[in-house]
Amino acid sequence: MLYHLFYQLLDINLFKYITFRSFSALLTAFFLTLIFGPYVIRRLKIFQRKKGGVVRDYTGHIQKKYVPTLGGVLIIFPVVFSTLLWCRLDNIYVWLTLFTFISFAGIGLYDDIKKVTKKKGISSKTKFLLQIIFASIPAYILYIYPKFNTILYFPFFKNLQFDLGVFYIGLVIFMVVATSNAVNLTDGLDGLAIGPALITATTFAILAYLVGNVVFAKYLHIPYVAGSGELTIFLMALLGAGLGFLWFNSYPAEVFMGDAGSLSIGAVLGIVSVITKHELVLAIVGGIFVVETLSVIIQVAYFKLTGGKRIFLMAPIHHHFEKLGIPEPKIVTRIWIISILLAIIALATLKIR
Ligand code: 57M
Repeated sequence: MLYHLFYQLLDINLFKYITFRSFSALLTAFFLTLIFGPYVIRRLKIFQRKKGGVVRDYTGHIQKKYVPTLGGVLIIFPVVFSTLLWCRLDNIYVWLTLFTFISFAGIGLYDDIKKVTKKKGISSKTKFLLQIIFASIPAYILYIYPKFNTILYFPFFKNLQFDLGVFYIGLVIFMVVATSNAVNLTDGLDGLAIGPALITATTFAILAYLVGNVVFAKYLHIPYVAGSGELTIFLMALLGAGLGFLWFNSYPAEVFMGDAGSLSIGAVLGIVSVITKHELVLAIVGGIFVVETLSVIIQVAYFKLTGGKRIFLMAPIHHHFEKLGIPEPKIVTRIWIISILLAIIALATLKIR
């Protein structure tokens, strides 16, 4: 909004720059989360205590019974506000990303509130169906948008690419829904999901900036997507709000992001990977989410095949490490370390091709 006011109307050049607006979006979202955090957490705590808390009786998490689970609001509102303030509002990619973010936050919020008030969230079938419906809207719009192509590019290989045509819609839906659920599965220890999510968001902020700049894109032999640079601002707002949230979610957590946070963050990482044409790079930088999801798939498949045997002490894999007796902050910090290394590898794909 400020872009249109200060640059287009008043001709103040500073507001033209993505870098300036990204930095401002980061600070806006960070301070909003930090300032409103204590108040929101207090209100959520009162609300949840009234309803009896969400009972968890496994892997020593019983002490977390009264930690409020609706903390996603501390990410969602600051990100949306900051994005509307600092992004260009005539950019289709900004609106598609916001739509994905808000619709998945809506699914999660509904589920979180139901879990607290009715002790049971929405069924996984309904949740999955809603995710597919909401993901198919940006997928279809991208498919018919004439300035966006349906080519899938491969990292490390300059000339390896496939035009998926109408199947691109399926790829977009898959990226959004799978990432959304993968982040959700990962969200089981203090700071575990938000750390890698922010590292992934920052990596994609860099990628969006490069992909949206014709000179950098040409120099690096990466696809050029005009207008995608604005997503840097959205992702920096997410980084800001996420850091503010981590302030309270760090061990021992005062708040959890709930499905509202995990589903929405995962979904936007998926859609941003699509818009920046770096879908496969998401599997590298978001490797933690991939491994967490695979651990569940392997555990369930092995359990069924062997009639009741387990590979991991418990899945997703962070529970396995917990059961081995590794302290929660150590597991989380080590996973962040791996995540940072994966981000470096993902960024290396820019030069190695
Ligand atoms: C998300 N939710 C956390 C919090 C958070 C198919 C199966 C593998 C599904 C999976 C599952 O339900 N995943 C959904 C996991 C929960 O956190 C809430 O949920 C939100 C995210 N959706 O924001 O509101 C608990 O996680 C802990 N937590 C923290 N710190 C945080 O910052 O400590 C969360 C955030 C919180 C808190 O204790 O209550 C969760 O784990 O429930 N199911 C599982 O993960 C279950 N695994 C399992 O059953 N494994 C089996 C099979 C099916 C693979 C096996 O290994 O044999 C675990 N979850 C539960 N019990 N509830 C383990 C057992």
